[in-house]
Amino acid sequence: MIHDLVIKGARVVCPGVVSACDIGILEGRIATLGTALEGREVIDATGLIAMPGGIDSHVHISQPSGPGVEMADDFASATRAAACGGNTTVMPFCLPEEGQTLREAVAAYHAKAEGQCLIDVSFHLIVKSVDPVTLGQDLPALIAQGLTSFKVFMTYQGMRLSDAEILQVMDVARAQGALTMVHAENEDAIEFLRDKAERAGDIQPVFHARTRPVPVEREATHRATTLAEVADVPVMIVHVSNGAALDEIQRAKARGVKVLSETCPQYITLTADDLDRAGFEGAKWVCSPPPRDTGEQAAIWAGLKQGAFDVFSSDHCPFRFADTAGKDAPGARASFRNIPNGIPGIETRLPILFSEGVVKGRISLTSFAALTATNHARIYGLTDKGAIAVGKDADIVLWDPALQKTITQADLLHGSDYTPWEGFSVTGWPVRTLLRGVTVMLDGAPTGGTGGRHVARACPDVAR
Ligand code: DUC
Ligand code: ZN
Ligand code: ZN
Repeated sequence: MIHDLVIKGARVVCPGVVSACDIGILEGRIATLGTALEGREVIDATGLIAMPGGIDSHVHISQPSGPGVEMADDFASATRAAACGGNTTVMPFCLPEEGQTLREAVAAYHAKAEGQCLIDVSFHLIVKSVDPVTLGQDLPALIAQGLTSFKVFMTYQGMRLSDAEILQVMDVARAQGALTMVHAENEDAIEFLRDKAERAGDIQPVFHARTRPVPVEREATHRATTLAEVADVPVMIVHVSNGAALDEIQRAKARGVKVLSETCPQYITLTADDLDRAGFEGAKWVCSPPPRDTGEQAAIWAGLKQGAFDVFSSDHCPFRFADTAGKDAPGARASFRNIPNGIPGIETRLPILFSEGVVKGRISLTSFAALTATNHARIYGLTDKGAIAVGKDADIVLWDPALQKTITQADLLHGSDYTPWEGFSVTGWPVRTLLRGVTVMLDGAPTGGTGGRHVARACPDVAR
């Protein structure tokens, strides 16, 4: 067979095994894994590692963020940055604006993404209301269209659901075969601490971290897994930041609850001290849950090494720093409460885990591929994606495992005006990204294409 394209000479990271084979690509799919393959075009990847294209199953792009506040990335800039960081699919959330139905929100996101994306996109939903239209009509219809996962929040005024409401949403997930993702932090406990801090004049960015301590996440994680147990559904606990929350997840699993879990680069590399800088600088690191301390970083690493986490995502939620439509929003300097919540990370997620995990000998190449691509595809129903295997989309990233870089804003393509990892040194970086066999990034430069598509998903395997 003559392939359209053959990649030769790379170490190829297949599910569970690293192989020295050629990858033959035909019509955008992986057609053959073997030796001496023939192709109309050949990429010599000697010295490089071929990984499944990264899937970032937790990103926020062009998400409504309150009056006057704007996210730093649209679909064009976010997918460009993602491709440069070794990704081929991103999964943003559709959040309804005030007065919008969930279906209207999804239509609006499709309109924002249409014709803009360099890589593939697949939407999750955010359920912030349990009215009859949302639960009885929109959710079932959208799940049937392949938007088979949705997030609920236990925190944030206007977004949080009560336990009773979460159970109602989980019941729809159960009936329709969808996966519920939970942001687990106890809003009442946070509000208690936040009020107290403000009354004491503790208004600087670091008090964002101090008013969302580990117990508020631990308790909510226990409650979320218990609600899933009661509703008899699987649940994904997103952005787990500490060992106590992970312990709750492990305890629930031991009871037989189907709990999946996610962690992110900020919880293995940053700490609450990053928020504790002179003036307003710490706002650059304000995200929820907040980064913790080096002891909690070690607990998250232990979980990653033991396979306790299913996925490693960025939780990319970008705002500009020097911008009153970003971190410097009206009231943000008067109280941490008003600082837009989130950090950019779509471009740096994979190099950070590769360097800190694979290069430092904490995780294997095959675990890296599972945590950054294969498990995301399996869990969320991206059946054509996530692995270098015959029949899958040829979403492949070539990594130079020896390339040394110091992360710096000047080199990044995301829309933020800063990176929380400024000055962080890494070894290993993606040098070529192929989406369905087409190069979309070469040597750090995106090609400028807009061939990314929206991908409908199957029911998550755990929810069948
Ligand atoms: N939760 C997220 O998942 N992303 C940004 C902010 C938040 O609270
Ligand atoms: Zn969240
Ligand atoms: Zn998020």
